[in-house]
Amino acid sequence: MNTAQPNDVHAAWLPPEAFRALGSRHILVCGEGTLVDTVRHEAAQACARYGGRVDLPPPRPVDARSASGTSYDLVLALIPAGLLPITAAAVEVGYRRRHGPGALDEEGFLLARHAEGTVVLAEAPAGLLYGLFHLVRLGESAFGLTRPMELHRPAMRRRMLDHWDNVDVHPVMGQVERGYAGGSLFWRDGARQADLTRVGAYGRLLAACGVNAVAVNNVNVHTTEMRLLTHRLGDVAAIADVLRPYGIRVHLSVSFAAPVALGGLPTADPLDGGVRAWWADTTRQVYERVPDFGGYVVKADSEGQPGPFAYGRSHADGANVLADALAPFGGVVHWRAFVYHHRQDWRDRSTDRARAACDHFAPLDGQFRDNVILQVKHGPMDFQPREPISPVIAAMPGTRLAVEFQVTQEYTGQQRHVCYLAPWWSEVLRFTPWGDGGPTVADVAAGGSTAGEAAGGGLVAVSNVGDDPFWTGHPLAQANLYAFGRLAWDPRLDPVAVLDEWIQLTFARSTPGGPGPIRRALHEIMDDSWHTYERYTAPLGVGFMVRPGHHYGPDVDGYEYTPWGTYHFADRDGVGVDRTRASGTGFTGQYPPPWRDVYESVERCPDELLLFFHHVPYGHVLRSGSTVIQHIYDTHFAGVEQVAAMRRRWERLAGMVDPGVHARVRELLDEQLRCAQEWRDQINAYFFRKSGVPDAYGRPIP
Ligand code: GCW
Repeated sequence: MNTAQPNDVHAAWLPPEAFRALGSRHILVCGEGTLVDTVRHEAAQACARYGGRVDLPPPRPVDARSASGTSYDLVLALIPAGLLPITAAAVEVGYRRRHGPGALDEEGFLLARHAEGTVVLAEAPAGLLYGLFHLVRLGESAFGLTRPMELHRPAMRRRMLDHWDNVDVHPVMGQVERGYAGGSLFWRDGARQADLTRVGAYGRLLAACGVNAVAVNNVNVHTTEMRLLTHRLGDVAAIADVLRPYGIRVHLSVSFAAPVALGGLPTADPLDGGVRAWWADTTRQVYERVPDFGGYVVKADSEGQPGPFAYGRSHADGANVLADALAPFGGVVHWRAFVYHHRQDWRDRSTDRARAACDHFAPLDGQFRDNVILQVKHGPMDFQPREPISPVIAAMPGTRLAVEFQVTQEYTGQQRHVCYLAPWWSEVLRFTPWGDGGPTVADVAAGGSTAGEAAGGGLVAVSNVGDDPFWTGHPLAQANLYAFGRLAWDPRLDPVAVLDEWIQLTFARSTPGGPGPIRRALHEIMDDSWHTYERYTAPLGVGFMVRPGHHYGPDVDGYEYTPWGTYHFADRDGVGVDRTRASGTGFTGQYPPPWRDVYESVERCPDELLLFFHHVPYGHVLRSGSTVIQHIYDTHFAGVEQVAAMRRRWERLAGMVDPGVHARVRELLDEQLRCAQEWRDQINAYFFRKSGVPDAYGRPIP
């Protein structure tokens, strides 16, 4: 295994300096297995650089001191272990006294610090790996004063990244659909990348933030990509081999039409015996090649992908046939709920895309197999910078649900704009769909918060990584990937604290002037950058004012007369979508109380979602006290000012961060400023022309 970065690749949040504290210690690693070997290897690499030492487990019981008479600074051990130094053994005894066996589960770890040293214990190898990376995050403080025993376990068992990577370069979407970071890590021009070193480095970064599953191809499954399931399984196995040492399981996006397209069957009807047998047999062959294969991801009956509707079958019928094939091997199907009519007539005011997922799936609650995970985009539309939560999240108590985020910044600046998304995700995860005091969205995804409830499906996100030297195109977009993993591990984490961790790991330890200035600057630039982005783009939750197709930059009416179901209905009097039960599409009725009533009421609806739920006159007074039209002007002027300030702030870091990183971010901030001005001017001009209402402060509107 090679933990070295390829030379031309940025080390992201695992630069060598991040291992300094660990690498100068005397370390004992006890246990066996692939992931324990990874831990040992990581520790050895760090020690080779910083002068520490890693010992193999002793052949006989040891006391607190090693044979050489030196005590261990750090013991990392899989328990039960018979041969622990006395301090570590005491921690193990303490743990047993307080917790039953299995309390740490498959991925948890225990951290304790005594006068003699630091101890990390785990009951399964993955726990030891996560414990190691936790120590990296802690740095010197892992070896400071005594720490009480801490138990760390992930809130979500499944913490997954979906890659929308194509094997062939797609004529419209390219190598990576909605990818803004170069080519694919896995595929290039129809072939698997010959050198998988970067995939290994990626797996290591993912393990260090807590991700444990990766789907390696686009949910839009084209002809070549379909064949990964059968003819090109060797490619999938090669990727799985490289990710396995970091505890990451590989998943595949598959086409529902595969039995016809690959198997030569006359039908893909999920209730057909031949089709069931084909899926069972094909899946068995996958597990022969990749024994720890994670399972399938399916986008069916959506945006042109085939699905069970063609056979008059339900999505439960469709998902269950794949689930049955995977069940004997412990695999799961991630079945996406992103199903809507993408060829609707814009004149038809009765069809509401926001309603579609709930209308399709809620009636199927309870019909899915246990190993089906319904994967729901967090909002009812499509990863806009602001949406309410998807009502599906509250509508299917008898189904395992995964919540899907978009780390790739399709609608949030395409990795040319700084837009730290964790505050947004955190808001979603903490949202209580049944009102104050009830379970959160994170609880639903984690599952099991109420007896009898289905196990959760975890968190999934579309990755923002490609073969770009900085991984994510915009170097600061790495923070989004890092934060996704951390929030999937613990959704209660404060997103600003997570950003601080990322800054600390990525930059601060290597900064000559000490970490203070760079930390302050990056917080000033990034903490509120999502709100800044929101300010200069589509107002008050209305969404979709992007340029159709590539989705970058403003085009207020770009989608207004299209079949995509994404409209804002601005006219001379007002703007917004009436989704009320009283006079609109009735979407508000898909929420349980209290939200069905909060969103229904124009007075109670939160400002930031007002135009998602209501069509209001430009003079409507918001809860903030401003009118809608004045709010539009104010936020658009302010948003651009904030980007200009971000840019000035970054300038002052010249000489303090790596010159390559500095130059790339500077160039992108220039583009962000240009684009934000374009947004401001188009949106302001559009609404001024529609409404005829001038800006109260007389600022220039073209
Ligand atoms: O946001 C839309 C994107 C599509 C994507 C789709 C989906 C992979 O514009 O490119 O297709 O969502 O989530 O399936």
